[in-house]
Amino acid sequence: MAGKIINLKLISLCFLILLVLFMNACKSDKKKPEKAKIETVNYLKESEESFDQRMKWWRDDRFGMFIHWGVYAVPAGIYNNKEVKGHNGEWIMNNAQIPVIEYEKFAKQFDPAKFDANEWAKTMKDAGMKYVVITSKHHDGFGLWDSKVSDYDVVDFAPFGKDILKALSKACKKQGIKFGLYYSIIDWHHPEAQAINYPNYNNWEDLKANPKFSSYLENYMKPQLKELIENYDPEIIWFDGEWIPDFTHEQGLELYQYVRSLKPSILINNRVDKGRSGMQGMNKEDKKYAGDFGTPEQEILETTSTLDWESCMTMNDTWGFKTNDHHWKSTEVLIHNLIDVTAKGGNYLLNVGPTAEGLIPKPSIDRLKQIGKWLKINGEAIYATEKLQNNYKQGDHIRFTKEKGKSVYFSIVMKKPGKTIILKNLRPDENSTIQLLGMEKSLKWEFNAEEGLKIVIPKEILNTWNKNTYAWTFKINGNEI
Ligand code: FHN
Repeated sequence: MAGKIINLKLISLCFLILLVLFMNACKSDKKKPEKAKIETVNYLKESEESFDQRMKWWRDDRFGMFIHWGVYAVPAGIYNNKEVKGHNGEWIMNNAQIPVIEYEKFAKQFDPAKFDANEWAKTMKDAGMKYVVITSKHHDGFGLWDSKVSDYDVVDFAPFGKDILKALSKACKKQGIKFGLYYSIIDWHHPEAQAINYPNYNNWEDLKANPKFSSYLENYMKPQLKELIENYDPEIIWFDGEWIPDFTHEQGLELYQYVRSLKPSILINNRVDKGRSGMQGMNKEDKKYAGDFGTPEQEILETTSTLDWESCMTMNDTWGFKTNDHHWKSTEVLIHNLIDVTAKGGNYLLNVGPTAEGLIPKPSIDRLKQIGKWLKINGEAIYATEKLQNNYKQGDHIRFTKEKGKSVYFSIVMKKPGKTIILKNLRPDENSTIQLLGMEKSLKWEFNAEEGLKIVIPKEILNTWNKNTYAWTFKINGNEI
């Protein structure tokens, strides 16, 4: 009997111990912190401070090179021995209604033996260009890098067999040039994108949409963007081709999030979404549409904007190389555009269209050399400047900029002045000097409220103005009135 009682006691003791252990386990469960939710950052709700920090280098750099280069440089505007209509050489596949299989024959000829990435990077540097945006893939779908997502690229499909983006990103980094990539949402080669629209690949007029476009977006475009960002470390993704009916605003918002999640510091233009209003380039409605900066194309905003913007422009009439496009803008027009864009607070992305041999056309090189010479003397009126509060210009031939955060003003005169210049909106500090950039001697000046600021230009300086002067910059310490 006694033995039985002892057994019972033992059993109940064990039961009690188990109960206590179970209670503790439950309690400790309660204390166990919830699995930390993986916070997905909403990059569309970025604070102004974080945005300004991210945009800072781009706003300071002001001036970049656009490069439109690819298979289209092989036909170079001519198909079946006929000049193809339409300005843009890079649109030849659409404009000449070339079947995919036929166009691929041009890709099989793409072998730019004279391509020298270091030479290109030095050309940018000497031109005073601080960043570059090159077409990784234009609308024709051909990639200038060794893609693992597709074989339709310069390494696997073309005889050249070398990774162009790899060489250029390396050369640019060596020269301190920020590296950016253009990527076309349109793809006339891909069967789930716009290849099915042949012969009119760009059929946005008919508002037809390819039902498989989402598959192209998820299974082709995004993996290509991922490998581009991971392998070439671009500072900018410059989207294009967003106007097609296949691509939606929701996809644009999501695409912005996706690219920022791959590299949070990256800058993305407004063609990532559907907000752009045509060639004027700014978003129809700010905040609703994604994109860090507006993209006026072949034009400059009428006036200043509170938003960031970059005017992209060709030097002749075509983005991609065309044998017979000799309609080159003068160096004077190009420099005056840079001055006008800067005074209005924008960036200037100036295009070159290299040949199928891998050479930047000589007329482009000549202009870039002249621009670089002008910037060597006048660059402090362009880089790291900001627009004035009230006036960005006086008449047609004078523009103003100011050093960021300083009361140092630049009056840039784009036409040979007379013996004196009158400026209406600046008052120099007492006893301050006024200098013409590139000239040692400071200039005589006087100020009165009625007439404004009068600067005297000695004859021996006036006589130095020649056809390669383009514009003079007067540096003034003072205040805007
Ligand atoms: O269709 C393209 C064109 O080929 C070129 O790339 C320009 C450059 O911004 N963007 C599109 C036209 O708006």
